Amino acid sequence: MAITKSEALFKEAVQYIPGGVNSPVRAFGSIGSTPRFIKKADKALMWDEDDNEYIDYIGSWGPMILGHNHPLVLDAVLEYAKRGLSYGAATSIEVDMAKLVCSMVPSIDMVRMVNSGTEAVMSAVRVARGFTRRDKIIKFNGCYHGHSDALLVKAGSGVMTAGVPDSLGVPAGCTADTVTADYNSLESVQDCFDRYGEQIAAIIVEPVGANMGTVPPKPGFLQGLRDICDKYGSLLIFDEVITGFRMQADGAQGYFGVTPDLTTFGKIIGAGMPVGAYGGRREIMEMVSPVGAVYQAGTLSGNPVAMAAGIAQLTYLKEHPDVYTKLNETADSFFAELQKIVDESGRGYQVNHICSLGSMFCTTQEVYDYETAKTSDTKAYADYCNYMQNHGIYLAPAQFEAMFISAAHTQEQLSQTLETARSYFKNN
Ligand code: KE4
Repeated sequence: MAITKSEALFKEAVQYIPGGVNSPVRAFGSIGSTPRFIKKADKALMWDEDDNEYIDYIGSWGPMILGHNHPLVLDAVLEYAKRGLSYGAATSIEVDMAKLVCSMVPSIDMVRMVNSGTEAVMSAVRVARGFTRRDKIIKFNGCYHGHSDALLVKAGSGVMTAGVPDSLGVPAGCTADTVTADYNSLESVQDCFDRYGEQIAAIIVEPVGANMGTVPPKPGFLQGLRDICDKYGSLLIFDEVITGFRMQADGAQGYFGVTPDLTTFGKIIGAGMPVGAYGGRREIMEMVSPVGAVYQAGTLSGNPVAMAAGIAQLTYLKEHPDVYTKLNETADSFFAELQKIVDESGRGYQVNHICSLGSMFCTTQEVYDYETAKTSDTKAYADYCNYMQNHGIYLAPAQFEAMFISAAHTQEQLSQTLETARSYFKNN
């Protein structure tokens, strides 16, 4: 596959943008190849600057659950863009979006729009600390919640030590109140409460781990977090930036039947436009400025064009629940077939999936947390991923990410993907 234009663009990009990209994973560093510079996308397909066509399993890292360029979304954006891009003033479309989110997610009485998942999480953590008047938060090793300082903490057993920054530029004080536990281990969570108990403002969790690869919660794990938060008066924050509106209309909390106190959203809520949101019970959300004492603000928060895109996509999902039924059934059979192909290869690799989210781990170990995810052979994944990319299948260019299937993927495209995977294992 010729990628000369991407290669030339990447050479130029690295001179002006750190690493040549505006988000690190896009640089293909984990798989050691040149990132494809994409020039357009439609439904489940993308084309790079060299006119190579790819079946897309990123979907912009989650937003494109209906596929790229859905006519309802495109029409809404064009319609609103004509009215002016941003006013910095209250608008009726923001009320429409807030009412729509509250109607789709029963645990949410009030919601605040922001511009990214990072901003949603940063704000939700601040609200939880403000509401409880406590400082400590628990996060899980292998879960990613955006790049706000308090959450850029090294994986490890936080119980014995204060959280250690996982990035230069994050002062120790910013992570000192962040405690880390192990995903799917209620025991490690209990250890944190044994040590910090009533100092803990909140637990923040990805209800399905998707940033260590796809790691579903074990039965009882999420309910266990709910119970321990109730016991100690801490808040439970579900980071549904990926799972929100993906698994079903009311997200992972609806799918698993566990109710958080606060929820963060991103990705699907904006349909590809920069939108994040956080919401929850009225008594908590009324802590947020200007009505409450927890400050949070944003110039482009609730941007009308972005709201129009998100509302078009969420409304379609709300009014067509059969989209989830069909998408989840399609994904179930796709990942089952992928596991079969992997089993036939004799490599013993693991395929984790839940609904339309999934990952193939290059390890023979069952993957249920960060430690087991890290047993994956990332070079083997790179080899597989590069083969698939060079054969027109655009997978996450990193082992510890997820695959996203959309409602726009056709049976033919899914079969082509599986055949390409089969040929990889046969020839390598
Ligand atoms: P953003 O700030 O990137 O919109 O959202 C941060 C975030 C928060 N919470 C969860 C569960 C997330 O997965 C993310 C961001 N996800 C990554 C994909 N692993 C975005 C891709 C990227 O960083 O370029």
